[in-house]
Amino acid sequence: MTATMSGIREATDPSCTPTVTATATAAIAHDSAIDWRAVKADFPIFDHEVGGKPLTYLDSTATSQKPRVVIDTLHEFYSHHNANIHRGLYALSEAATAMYEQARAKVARFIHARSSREVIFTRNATEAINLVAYSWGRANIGPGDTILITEMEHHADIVPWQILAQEKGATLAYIPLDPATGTLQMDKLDDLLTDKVKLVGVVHVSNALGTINPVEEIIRRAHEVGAVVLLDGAQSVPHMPVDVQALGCDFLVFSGHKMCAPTGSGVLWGRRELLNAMPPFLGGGDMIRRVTMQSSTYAEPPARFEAGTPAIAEAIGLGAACDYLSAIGMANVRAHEVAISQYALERFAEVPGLHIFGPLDVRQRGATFSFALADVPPHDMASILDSEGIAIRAGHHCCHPTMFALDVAGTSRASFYIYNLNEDVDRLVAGLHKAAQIFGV
Ligand code: C6P
Repeated sequence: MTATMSGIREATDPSCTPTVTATATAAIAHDSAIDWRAVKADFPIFDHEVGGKPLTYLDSTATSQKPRVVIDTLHEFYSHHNANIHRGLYALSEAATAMYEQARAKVARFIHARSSREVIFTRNATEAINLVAYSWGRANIGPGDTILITEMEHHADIVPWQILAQEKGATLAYIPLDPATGTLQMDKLDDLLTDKVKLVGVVHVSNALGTINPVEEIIRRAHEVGAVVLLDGAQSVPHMPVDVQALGCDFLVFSGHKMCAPTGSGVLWGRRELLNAMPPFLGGGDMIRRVTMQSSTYAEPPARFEAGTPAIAEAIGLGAACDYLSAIGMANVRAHEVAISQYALERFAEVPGLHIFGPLDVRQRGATFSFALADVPPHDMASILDSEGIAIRAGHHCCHPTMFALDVAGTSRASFYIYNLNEDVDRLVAGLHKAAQIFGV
């Protein structure tokens, strides 16, 4: 099976060529090679109307839509190759094993890992963080130690550390968020990064604000005090080139379902030396070397951390998604999102009473926009937009501490991805005007 991507051809439709400003020009240098309307045509969900309206899907931060090639990969696997892996001494099982391990190699290439042995398949980013907290955390965190995270974290990068800190008598500290700019207060790092800090957990791109955090600096400074850094790449790996060796982080987690792959596919990448020293997270089949009546010895990573029958088809689907995104080029994906963000910010400026949370400079943000329109409640906003065929998310976005810092209960959130075009921004802006009219803004 090979991934095909029909979106790579000369742009022929001027209506999907994004408006460019000076700040975005360099970033979109490669953008003209891609026909983004053809990319959209790769996603069958857009072939059908929702409630009699064309679907404007602006919730890719929650989960992305799936291209035909990924859907076909699942169909093909179950139709022709389905068997359990690493167990069967027959051709079907050996072929399924080879496909699963090829998918691991594709993921490793996608994030520029030194070796595919550093890639562990999980169900999602949440499970990957829990794996680190339970395995590395229980072996390395003790009373008096500090785990440092940020006020911008998703609950998935908060709750596992709370559980660990409570269990071990450790302290959980936060790099604060500046509510005015939607960025981290980096000047607080001097005080926060003491030699008691054993782990720093930081979100690369915020799912609630779109902010791209200065993770290179955080990683460098954390390493200066001997701390290990876990990067939450749930909102960066699908949207921009992420190179674990260039970043120098110790762990990277992300979810396949946010990057065109099936649900149930996620990844923990870890530096080989760290993974080798970590005890198992879950015990069971496929993660052992030998089991006696009272004790066991364990397999090398990645098998040590993949107990039981994994999500085989989903992992193979993730491999197909990596091929698909690589064919577009992650620099092109980022360029497209910069351009559509720039266009969105220009159009948002036309809507009276609209407040955008987070940075307004496209170089500092991804294509996720949290907003408030005067005092229109986010859930009403989502309902009004839904009646126009526009899917957004409303609420706290699993980021209570971020909402506390912003002093809001929740926000409305629109997020753009590779299948969104400027016309989706136009529909959103028309929907915002409708909401303003209904609420008398
Ligand atoms: N954010 C959103 O709508 P899972 O659910 O494990 O695939 O991903 C968790 C997660 C971790 N970190 C970040 C930065 C995330 O954005 C998410 C998922 C979705 O914002 C669902 S709450």
